[in-house]
Amino acid sequence: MLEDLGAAPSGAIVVLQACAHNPTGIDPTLEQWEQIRQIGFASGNLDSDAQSVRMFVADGGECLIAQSFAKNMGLYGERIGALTIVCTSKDVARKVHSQVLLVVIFACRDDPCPVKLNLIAGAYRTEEGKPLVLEVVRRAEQQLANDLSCDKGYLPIDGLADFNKLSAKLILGDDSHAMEDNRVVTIQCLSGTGSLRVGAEFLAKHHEQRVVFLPNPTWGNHPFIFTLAGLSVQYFRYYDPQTRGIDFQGMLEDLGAAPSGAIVVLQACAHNPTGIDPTLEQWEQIRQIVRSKGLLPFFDNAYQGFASGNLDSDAQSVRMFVADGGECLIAQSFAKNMGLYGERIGALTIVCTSKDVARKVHSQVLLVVRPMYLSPPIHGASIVTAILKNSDMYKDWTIELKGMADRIISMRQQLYEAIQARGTPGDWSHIIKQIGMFSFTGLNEKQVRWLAKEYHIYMTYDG
Ligand code: IK2
Repeated sequence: MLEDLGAAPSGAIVVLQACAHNPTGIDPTLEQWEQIRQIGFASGNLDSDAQSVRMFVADGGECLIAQSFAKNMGLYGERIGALTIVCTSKDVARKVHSQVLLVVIFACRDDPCPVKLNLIAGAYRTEEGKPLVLEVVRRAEQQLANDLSCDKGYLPIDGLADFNKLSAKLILGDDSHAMEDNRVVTIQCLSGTGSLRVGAEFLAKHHEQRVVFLPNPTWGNHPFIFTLAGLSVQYFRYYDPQTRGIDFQGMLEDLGAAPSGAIVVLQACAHNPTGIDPTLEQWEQIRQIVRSKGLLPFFDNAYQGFASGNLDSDAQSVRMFVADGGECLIAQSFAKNMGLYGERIGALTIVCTSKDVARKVHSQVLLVVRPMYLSPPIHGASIVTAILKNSDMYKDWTIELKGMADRIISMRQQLYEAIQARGTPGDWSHIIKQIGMFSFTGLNEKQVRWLAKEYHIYMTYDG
């Protein structure tokens, strides 16, 4: 060990298991740790087991620590841990942290004004500006808490089997032929973002075309997710600033010019950030061009039920593509439609052309997940499963979901009427024509900055 570490190039990262080494069960002694440090659970006592790490931190140098609460709190299935980065100065620490956060989020957080308004995050809020926990979710959680057979063990790599089946049914429909034919692979992932990332990593490894087309504009995280997975990102026209509607002709032209096999990200409904969805007739034309060009559709389904208030209506775009027997991927999230933002619960569904392909795809997706996070968290999956499984709870969920969707539609109407009542110049009808929780207001960066400065209203710089 000393020889190999001594021969490693300067700056190389060295992974050291802090204690209770897996798989050998052999840890260095404290004297050996001291020798390791100089080059470049076991005891039942938290402080003793932390000594190796503390020895390195005490010398003032940099290090990274990946911490898990799976074993020492028995929270295997909760997937809870932390990454700590010890830096050489406060200034470096601030830079490491801030790189992952948007400047505008900081500005809003640091604004002391009591009536500031945060319109940055795509998260539903009550009339009081508070997050909403659905009644049906509270009931499901009570049920789980009272069920002493529920444990915190690890889930399989692909998650809770019932959750996967019910999630696939929710998006594909009760009568899905693809599911009957066993050519659908669904794996539980970390909400919509995690599902997109696992899908992107899988495609980067196994799809012949490494180019992905995103709508312009799209959710700000999409380009990062796909680029970091190793795909090259291009855009197709989607929004027409003149009409504040869809640039449908531009979209068809760009998709028509995409190379065969290219991946196309399509938001299933309630497009973020524009709030503009294609009509069903337009979806049909999109389907035809996608299939005729041999493109691979990857649906981002983060808002099922949030657009129209009806789960089936909001799934029509996806079901249209699945019905033609072709391949597609679907990243599904329960953050918005069940209000489970912080539970990080979602699913990646891959619809294949045959049962045989599906079997192979399944085994390869597991190989993507295992080195990323081993297995997904249990709690959110158990909540969703309890609701989807029980017909009374399912019905109550759809009522609460419709309540949220209807309130968003009425808020749009109220905003539009308030703008009109003040005689504001311009046409603001796009506010009520758009759908879902996002509005592309048409305000530019200068106007957005002015709103924040004068009225403490914070929104993304693209309006
Ligand atoms: N896909 C789209 C289109 C989304 O809008 C989101 C969530 N966006 O809301 C958070 C934000 O304002 O950035 C997602 C996917 C991912 O959602 P999640 O990972 O929470 O399921």
